[in-house]
Amino acid sequence: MPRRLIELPLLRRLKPGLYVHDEEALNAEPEVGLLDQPITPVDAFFIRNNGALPEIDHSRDWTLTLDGEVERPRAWTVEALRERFETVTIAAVLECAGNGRSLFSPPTDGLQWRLGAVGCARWTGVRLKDLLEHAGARPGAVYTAHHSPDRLIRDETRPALSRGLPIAKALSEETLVAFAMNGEPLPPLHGGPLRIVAPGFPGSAWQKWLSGITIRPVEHDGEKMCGTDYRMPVRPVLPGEPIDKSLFEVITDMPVKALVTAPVEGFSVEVGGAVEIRGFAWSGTVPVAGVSLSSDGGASWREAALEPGEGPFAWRRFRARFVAEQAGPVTIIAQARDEAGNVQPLHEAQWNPRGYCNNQAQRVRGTAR
Ligand SMILES: Nc1nc2c(c(=O)[nH]1)N[C@H]1C(S)=C(S)[C@@H](COP(=O)(O)O)O[C@H]1N2
Ligand SMILES: [Mo]
Repeated sequence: MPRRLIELPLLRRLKPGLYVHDEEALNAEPEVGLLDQPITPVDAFFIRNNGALPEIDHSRDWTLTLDGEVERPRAWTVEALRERFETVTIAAVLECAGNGRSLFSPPTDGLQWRLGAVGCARWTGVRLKDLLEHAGARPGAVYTAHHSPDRLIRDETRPALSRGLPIAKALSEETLVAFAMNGEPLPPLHGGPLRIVAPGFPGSAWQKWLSGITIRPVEHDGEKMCGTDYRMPVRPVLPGEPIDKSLFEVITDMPVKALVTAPVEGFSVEVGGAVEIRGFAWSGTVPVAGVSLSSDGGASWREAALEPGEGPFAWRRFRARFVAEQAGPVTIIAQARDEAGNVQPLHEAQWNPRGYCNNQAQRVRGTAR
């Protein structure tokens, strides 16, 4: 049996509405109706693990080391981080790069996430930038490498994941080493005691159980950084086309997306009755510009009202009302766009061999009776 922090029955108690994809590594996502709040509660937040959960010795202080291309290698306990550096809180969307993978056709390998591998939480911690300044990053610093104790299930000698960030992102104001989520100590399932928060980057860049950072003079080549792992082809490729690894670049930005959280798939409405369509829109680097909604399968469109988010990295609530004018099937479609003119594809997002970054517009089907 792999080592685990938590057993399945306990997971079901902690996160009751989650659909469990993989019991061994513990990967689970909520039904989208559970995501209907601006700040996703921890009990509805998806979990994604590439390996076995690590065993954490709570009798010893957790330490974070920082070394590599720095003038002064450092080590801090969580308490020392809190004492020595400014604490900041940022609301930010965390989305797995594989969210929506099950919508690709032909299907790709990997967990068949539906639409729930995303959430928006308040993350509290210290800025990674402040730690790097304290240690004195050398001019040759190009990339961070993040280390954690979790191991692959089938090969305990290998880390489950060791990813990093381009130095510019590591030095950005919004990039944190976080110790709290929604005002509570960071739960073990979400990487407690410490994790990286890298708003706008895919979830894979948000290293959990962070125990070491090494500053590197080259792009980090740790576990799940190379080949096609968390990488997209720089030009479209066809299913079955031989894979040329040199075409693949690390995903550093998530595409614009909207999620309808109400009504949910299978809803029913009385003819003549009004329904509020609501949900959230978010993006990576480029801000969201707006959300178009259709309640007739795309025949007609209207602009949703978009509320401000809790800061630039949080998702934004959208709303619109529609009245069901005749009996029969109703299909709602939400399509977000960003300020650079990127729009969610109405039918198929660009297929890629590992099924990442699927931002195909969501359809929610119901019936008017
Ligand atoms: N140490 C470690 N960190 C990790 C992972 C992992 O397997 N091990 N998975 C990553 C991936 S792919 C995602 S999407 C997010 C998920 O974060 P969550 O489980 O808190 O939702 O954690 C990231 N950090
Ligand atoms: Mo992920």
